[in-house]
Amino acid sequence: MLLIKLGGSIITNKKKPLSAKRKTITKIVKSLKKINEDFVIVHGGGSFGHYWSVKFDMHTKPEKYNLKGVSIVKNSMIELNKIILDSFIKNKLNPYCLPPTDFVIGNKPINKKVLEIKKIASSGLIPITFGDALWYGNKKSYILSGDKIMSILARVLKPRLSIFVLNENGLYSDMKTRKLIYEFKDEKISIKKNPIDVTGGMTRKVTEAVNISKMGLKVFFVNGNKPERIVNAVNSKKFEGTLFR
Ligand code: IP8
Repeated sequence: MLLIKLGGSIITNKKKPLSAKRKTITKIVKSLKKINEDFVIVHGGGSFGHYWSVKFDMHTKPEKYNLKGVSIVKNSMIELNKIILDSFIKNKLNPYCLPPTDFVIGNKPINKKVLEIKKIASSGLIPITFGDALWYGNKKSYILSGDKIMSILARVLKPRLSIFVLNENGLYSDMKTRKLIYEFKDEKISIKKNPIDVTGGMTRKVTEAVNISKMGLKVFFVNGNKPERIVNAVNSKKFEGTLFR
């Protein structure tokens, strides 16, 4: 089984609020059709969820956030999710919408529910979940990142490969030279923060990728603008991106 995260930067235009990159989404979905293995999709918030989270000052820490903010962030994620689901259906794939409230209570995964996702995937349906604004309890809520969901699912589902689809070739050792790190070994790196990312952007991604690789699982960062690279990595043909072992 594969776990695939479609990052917010690849599925939305982060410079323009509430704009999905529909052509890129279609290209990625078309290439996913070439994968002959069960997979689960997680997607990020990009210029939908993050745009509103910043506006309402909402973060990953459980707090009593503005209730209108909770509703609006959630609603924007449903809107983005619908665009993704529609693209899967249009391309004759069978997505199964799975909001994180289906397998997370508070900030704890429900093991039985997570295990069920494997069964859904093996039936031929494609479970699709996403980062979201979640009820935490005690009038508090929080932003659950799709990257964090990757770790939650990986721990239980033990995918053969976890793939983070990015708007970049992978992880660079240096932003000036954009020299790609082909194989990442828990190195010390400094990452510039992006103020529109309330869940921590690339720093969060690397943290979760290291976390998953420490479970003994393979993680791969790949450029979604070259979706054939996803298919090549899955078929172990060629890894053009950053591999975390
Ligand atoms: O883009 C965050 O998910 P991420 C989703 O995977 C929201 O960090 C609601 C901002």
